[in-house]
Amino acid sequence: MKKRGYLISISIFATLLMIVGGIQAGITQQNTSKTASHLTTTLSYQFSHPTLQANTQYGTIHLAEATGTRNIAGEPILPIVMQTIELPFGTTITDITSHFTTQPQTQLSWKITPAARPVPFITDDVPNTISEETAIYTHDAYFPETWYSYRLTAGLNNQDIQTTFLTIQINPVRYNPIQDMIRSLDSITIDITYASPAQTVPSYTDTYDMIIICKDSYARLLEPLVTHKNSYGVQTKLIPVSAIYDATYFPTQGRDKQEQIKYFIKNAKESWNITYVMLVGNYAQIPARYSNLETDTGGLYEELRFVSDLYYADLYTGNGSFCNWDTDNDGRYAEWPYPEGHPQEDIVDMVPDVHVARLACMFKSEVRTMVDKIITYETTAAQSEWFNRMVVVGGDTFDKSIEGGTDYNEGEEATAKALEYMPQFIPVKLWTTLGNISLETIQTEIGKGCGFLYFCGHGSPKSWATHNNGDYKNWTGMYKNTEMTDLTNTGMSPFLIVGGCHNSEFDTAPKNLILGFLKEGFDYFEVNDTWFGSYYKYNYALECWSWVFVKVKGGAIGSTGSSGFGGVNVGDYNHDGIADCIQGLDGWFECEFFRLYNQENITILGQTYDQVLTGYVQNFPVDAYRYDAKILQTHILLGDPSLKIGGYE
Ligand SMILES: [Ca+2]
Ligand SMILES: [Ca+2]
Ligand SMILES: [Ca+2]
Ligand SMILES: [Ca+2]
Repeated sequence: MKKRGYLISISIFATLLMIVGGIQAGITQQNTSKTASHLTTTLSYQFSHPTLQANTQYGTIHLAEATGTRNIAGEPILPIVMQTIELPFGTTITDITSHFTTQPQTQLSWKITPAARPVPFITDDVPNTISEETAIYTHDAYFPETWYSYRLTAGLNNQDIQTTFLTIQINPVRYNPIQDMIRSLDSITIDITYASPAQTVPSYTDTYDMIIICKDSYARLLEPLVTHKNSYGVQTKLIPVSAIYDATYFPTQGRDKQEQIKYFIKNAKESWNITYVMLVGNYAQIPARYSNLETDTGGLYEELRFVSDLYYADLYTGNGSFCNWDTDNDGRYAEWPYPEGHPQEDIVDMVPDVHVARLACMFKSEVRTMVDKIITYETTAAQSEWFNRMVVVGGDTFDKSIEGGTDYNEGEEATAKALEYMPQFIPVKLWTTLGNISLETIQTEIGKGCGFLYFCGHGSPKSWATHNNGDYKNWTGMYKNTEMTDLTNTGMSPFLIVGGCHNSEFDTAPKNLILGFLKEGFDYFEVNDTWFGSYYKYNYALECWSWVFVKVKGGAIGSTGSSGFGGVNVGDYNHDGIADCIQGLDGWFECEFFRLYNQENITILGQTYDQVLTGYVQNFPVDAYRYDAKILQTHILLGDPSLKIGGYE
């Protein structure tokens, strides 16, 4: 990875975002009253005066009650308040009304900062990522157009109860860029009237906690795992995938194999009351769905599609209907075409309704290994010393030249935050600033066994690496797939979280080497300032980094990472003294897992992971900002969704 091309290939999208920190609840009252079949819930908020802060070129607006920021490239960054209330599954909203009072208008002496455009990698000529969206900054009107908006989603709450979520987004500060004025709320009261479905007692034909959908030839090998799961109270049923296509249990429904599998999962939830779905087979054996969410115009560094197993977990929309991820019905899923400002073409709910994870096995030998690893882990980890160690690896992910005045070591900031959530674990920090990050120390510290392992830096399907502070030309801590077979932690496998691009791109395949060459010719191997050949995207790896880590004999018990380009905030553009890399996108996602596990005590792998997703949907404007949606859709959970983290006592 010394060449320029290698450097580019594992670069991550840096999105320079501003997130207002210091999350505080607004002064909120909630009352519910009932009339006939309709219920009304009232939400009341009061707001303090926004704080104005002039910076070098622009200014920022802070609001004590903000839970985050509206943050879309080119649009002014403004505080938002997001609140979610839980309603019975299948609820529909029949009316929403509001009353509000405003504060006196405020004259600004500067423009509000537009949200930065993402940069795919760092060049010698750092692009100016700040640019004003003309349609807004030259328009004599208040932005956003309304004081609030709302969104209905459906999924499992933190008690695993199927729920309809009403997420309200309030825009307490609105901005007129021509007049240089802001209007802000003093108070707002929102009355939400809704109709809940008639409560019926579900009648299940059978009950299970988990189904395992596998390639047919893996079924026999998985039987010991089914026995083990049943013995610990996780009632499990094995479903060879042909039984779905052949309508063995339910009538076959769906336009292609993926949709048939998804309908099967829905039927299994409604008929058998399942909570977990384990997919056993690689991207072709249990076919993966591709998302068509775009974050670039095409050309050098974009990926126009990527695999997303969230497709299989997201069964319902807010009103309880099937969520098919193709609302315009053109056979292309989760479409969100570029450029910025283009709306979603498929409305995707994105909140999981079952806990899905995949064992991306390509061979029978991998199935045998995984069955053995899961049983060993769940029966021995709780009595172990090794589980109480937590190993983190990170450095300076992005050069300070794009940080706008700060010099954070982003990988260390994020892993430090994760460790903060895990105080009773013995921290093992492999950090560039400590001078102790190397192949040898990584192998040694993982080899001793640990309960959790967190790499945060740059990735590809074949490697992970980071930088020493200030040295963006050279890599450090390079860790390749080929090194994982040398790990000596057999019987002591951690759960692995990796921050970086493409580590979990589980649809890589050697045939892509030929397909890429046929498509691009010798340009396939070319890298220069205007072209980046696909050879350096490593999508021809036999298996991706995050899966190799799980499938080797020691390695990890499960992993999560990204199947596409990641997204990281750099700098501290909102001037709150907190590194933006942990206030949104990948860094928030990764750290939130540890918070939920150790602070909220959610200890079943699929549940912990899916509560990260659900929380993300409820805290960030995922339907308005494609980068937030991409964080959700690219993350892949590899492992057993019903895994008891830390094993059974
Ligand atoms: Ca579509
Ligand atoms: Ca859903
Ligand atoms: Ca940095
Ligand atoms: Ca910050």
